[in-house]
Amino acid sequence: MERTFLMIKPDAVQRNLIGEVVSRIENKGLKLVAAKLFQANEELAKEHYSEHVEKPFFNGLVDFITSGPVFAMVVEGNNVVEVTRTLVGETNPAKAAPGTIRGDYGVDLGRNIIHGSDSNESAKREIGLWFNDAELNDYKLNNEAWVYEK
Ligand code: IDP
Repeated sequence: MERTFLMIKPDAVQRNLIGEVVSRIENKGLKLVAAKLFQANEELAKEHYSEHVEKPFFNGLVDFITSGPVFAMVVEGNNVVEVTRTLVGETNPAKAAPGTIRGDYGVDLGRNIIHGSDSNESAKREIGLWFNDAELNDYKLNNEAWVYEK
């Protein structure tokens, strides 16, 4: 089983979409390992998005992410990075397919509802930035045999 980092962004928190988004993750069959409503400071936001530091949208992105609480999560499952990236949809909500989180709830690139790690490597890095070990829950869901063949 792998883990990934998902974050419901401040736009979706303000629009009361936490429940809708978490429901999709649960309904998919994935397991929540950690979750918290949390307002990031500038340092954390800059570190999280450090790969975009040279981009023209970087400062706006950091302002947006720190503008209010986010709902940060660690989610576990087989092949969970790919599964959740598919669930999340394309970066630009205008192009994201209906049925995806961004496709169903967003319009604008700078208000795209949710973040999901794009590789196992970034997942590890991001989980370590947002959570400490004591916040990660190790437990078994008793429906696993009904979600995974193996
Ligand atoms: P991802 O979130 O789908 O992995 P990335 O390309 O890593 O997409 O971009 C990170 C975040 O930066 C996006 O989710 C979006 O919030 C923001 N972003 C990316 N490109 C732009 C842009 O051109 N204008 C404004 N915000 C952008």
